[in-house]
Amino acid sequence: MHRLFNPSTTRRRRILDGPWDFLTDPEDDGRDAGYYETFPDETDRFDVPAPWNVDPDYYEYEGPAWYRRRFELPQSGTTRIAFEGVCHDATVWLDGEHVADHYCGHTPFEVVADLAAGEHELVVRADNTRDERSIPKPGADWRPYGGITREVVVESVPAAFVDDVAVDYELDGDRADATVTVAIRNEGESRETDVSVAIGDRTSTRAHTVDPGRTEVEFEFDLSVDRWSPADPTLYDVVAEVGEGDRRDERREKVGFRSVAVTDTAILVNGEPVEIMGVNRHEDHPEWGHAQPLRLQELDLGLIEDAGMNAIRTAHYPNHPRFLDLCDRRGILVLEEIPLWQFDTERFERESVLDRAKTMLAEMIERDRTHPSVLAWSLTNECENQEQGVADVTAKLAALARERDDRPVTLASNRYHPNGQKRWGDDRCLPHVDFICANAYPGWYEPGDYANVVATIREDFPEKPIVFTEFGAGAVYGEHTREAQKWSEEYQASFLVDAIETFRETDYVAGFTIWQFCDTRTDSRNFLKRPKVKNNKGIVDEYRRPKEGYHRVVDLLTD
Ligand code: ADA
Repeated sequence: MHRLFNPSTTRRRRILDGPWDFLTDPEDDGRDAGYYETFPDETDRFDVPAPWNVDPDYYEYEGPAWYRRRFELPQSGTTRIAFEGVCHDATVWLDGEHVADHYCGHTPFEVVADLAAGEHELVVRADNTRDERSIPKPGADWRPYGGITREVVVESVPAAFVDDVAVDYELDGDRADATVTVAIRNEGESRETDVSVAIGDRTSTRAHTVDPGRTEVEFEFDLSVDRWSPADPTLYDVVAEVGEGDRRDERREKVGFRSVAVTDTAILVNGEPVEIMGVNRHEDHPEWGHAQPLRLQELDLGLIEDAGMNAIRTAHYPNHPRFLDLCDRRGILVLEEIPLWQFDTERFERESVLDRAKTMLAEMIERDRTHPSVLAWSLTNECENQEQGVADVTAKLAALARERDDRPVTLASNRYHPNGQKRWGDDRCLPHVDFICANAYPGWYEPGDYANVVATIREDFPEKPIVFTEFGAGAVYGEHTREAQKWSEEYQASFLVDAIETFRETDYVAGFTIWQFCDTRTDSRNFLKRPKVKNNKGIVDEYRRPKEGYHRVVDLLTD
């Protein structure tokens, strides 16, 4: 199940979960050896979806690896093969033919082909190598998992099928002036056909000529709606259809109607200030890595809600679409980001890096823009924002995000240093965003306190609210010291409580997301050389066992 609801009732669909033939290719010989035509006989079997790095045999493996899976089609016709996530550089062959290249482990891509009935062979080369052009970069502070980490879905569709459904709207009280754009892809002849949209209890149908290629059809609706809000997350079904009889294709989405705006002190949802209270959450677990089962996603959200929190920053990449469905349903606010973690001008200037970044951002927005839970798009994390080259890139990314969607745009900056080496005012990227996401660790990596950090940001950017997107302290699960020393659960607990109290006392701080939800596996190449190669700043450990910090946050936020 890759969504929480059935995304189509007309398509014959098969999810290719389960074992695929698998082998790593450390010398990168597979292309020359023609694995896509003749897959080696002696291979391992590896389950999809899963990163290979959760298996002891491939625990540290970084590089290319090959997957092969055969599937059968009962009848011939147009077939859509959707890859929800392949980390990070994917190349796909279908029946020996090269059909797709995709870069970005966290956004989807698809192959559409006219296939005969019978057996077909899918070969995927997945490569998680980090180098001077990769996103994420080498040394990023999380495990660069490799493999087919999200579902591969094979669907039989009519030649003309619904490729995408987008909903844009303006709200006025309980009225929504909505435009639903149905993108139709036609692999067959030009023809006139019915296209329809149902939203809530309204339906609109009209005849339209769909030419080969892509056609967009817009429908206008004046709707009476219950707004989506964290307290009352009302969702509506959107059903788009094209064609009739056995050529009918249907695609479903969910939409929630809410407005988001930013003032100089607050973030408003439906005109009311919201206090963002949440965590940063990596898609991580010792057994599953990025490929989290529904039960774990639910468990995490339950722990977050039980602590009185209402928000998640998907540090540092687009999360699984089903996780966003859960956030929509539960009324959790989401800050979603692409993995531009600590980039500088030099890195952005390398061949294809900026194009990759733009594609990731565009794909994230296209995939997730109907989720009401997504509050803002975050462009970058802790880049060298004092550099003009980074500011130029940020301006381009911000423009792209604004052109595609009307949500606020933000980025996480760490231009703070207590000894004055860095100043928020040196940040040339923050002028491009609607609100400031601030990452700072005074009292952990450096001396200082949060009251001072908050004040210095405000001094330099008096007209933008601040969300404290990263603050925290490492605590090894089970480490208790009477004097609350560093790395103990007690140190982390008081650190978090003090910081949160400071943020909540400050009227231009719109909220916070604790670094981080759970302990996560990091990268042995990260320059900080973390204990046990884990980032231990979780308020629960990697198996979701609460630390003292979790309990103290519960006390603080639920009293
Ligand atoms: C940074 C970074 C996080 C994590 C954190 C930490 O702010 O954005 O990914 O590395 O620091 O734990 O130091």
